[in-house]
Amino acid sequence: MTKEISIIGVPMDLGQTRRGVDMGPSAIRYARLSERLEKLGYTVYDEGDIRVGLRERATADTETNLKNLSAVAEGNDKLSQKINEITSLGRFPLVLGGDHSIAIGTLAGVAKRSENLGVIWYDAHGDLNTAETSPSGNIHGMPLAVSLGMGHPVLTNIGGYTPKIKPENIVIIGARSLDEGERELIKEKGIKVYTMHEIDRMGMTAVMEETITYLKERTDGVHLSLDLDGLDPEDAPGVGTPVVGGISYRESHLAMEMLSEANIVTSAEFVEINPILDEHNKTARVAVALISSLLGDTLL
Ligand code: 4U7
Ligand code: MN
Ligand code: MN
Ligand code: MN
Repeated sequence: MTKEISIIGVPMDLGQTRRGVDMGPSAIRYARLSERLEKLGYTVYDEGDIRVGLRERATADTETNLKNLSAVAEGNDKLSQKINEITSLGRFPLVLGGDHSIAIGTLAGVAKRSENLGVIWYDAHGDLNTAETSPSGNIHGMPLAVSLGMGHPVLTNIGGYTPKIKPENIVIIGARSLDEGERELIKEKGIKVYTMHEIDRMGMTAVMEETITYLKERTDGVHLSLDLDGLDPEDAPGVGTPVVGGISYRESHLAMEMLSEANIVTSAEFVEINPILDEHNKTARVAVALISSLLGDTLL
């Protein structure tokens, strides 16, 4: 893996309704992310934050039930361009959220350079809703569907091409809250999912072994999209949509170490950290520990 990392903050909170998730990038930086990565021998470029429109000025799309559609699309368009700059320099893009709608822009950027991008979606949710299936109208519940080419064209066409990824190149890990439409889509598209049930039964070691073998076989790079609500709320309380019965900190840590050993991850994002809902920045510190493990720290 390249020894150059670019950190991009995306203070996006328009993909959902709770305030505070826009402060996620600050909280992660405050937890000493750059210092940790420099200690691991990386050259770290902090690119600062992508400019995101203000909630006060954002308006609902009247034709669909998509909340803040144009402002979410605008932020993601900027993000995808920034990612393009970074990958063209050969650096590893590390994106800090912000709500999970920013995966639309990250994937638009990273998938451009990859014929067969793999995606690990580490999340309590599937994020596979469209305007038609979404119970909330919140775009943070839609980025995986959008990246598959499903959803509002303003979102699917970000980066100027669609789709970004193939269903058979996706592995969802940690799912325990899937809406009806999402379940149908998973079945229809044959998306690989390790729910909490499978993690309990097989153990995280076997889940990651299978995931790594599966993705190594068929992809030319892997994007890790880690929603902190994939973890149990005990370990990661600072998230907007917590779901009980999640992946533990130790299991997550092991998953990151196994990915580091396999050396398959080519970009990553850590999203949905909401410092207002957090306990003394615990969730941001967990994110920094997981990022360190993913990038080769073997001491934790
Ligand atoms: B997250 C939800 F209905 N599925 O679409 C929806 F349960 O990025 C939640 O994973 C989405 O945190 C959660 O609103 C999005 C809901
Ligand atoms: Mn989630
Ligand atoms: Mn998510
Ligand atoms: Mn360890």
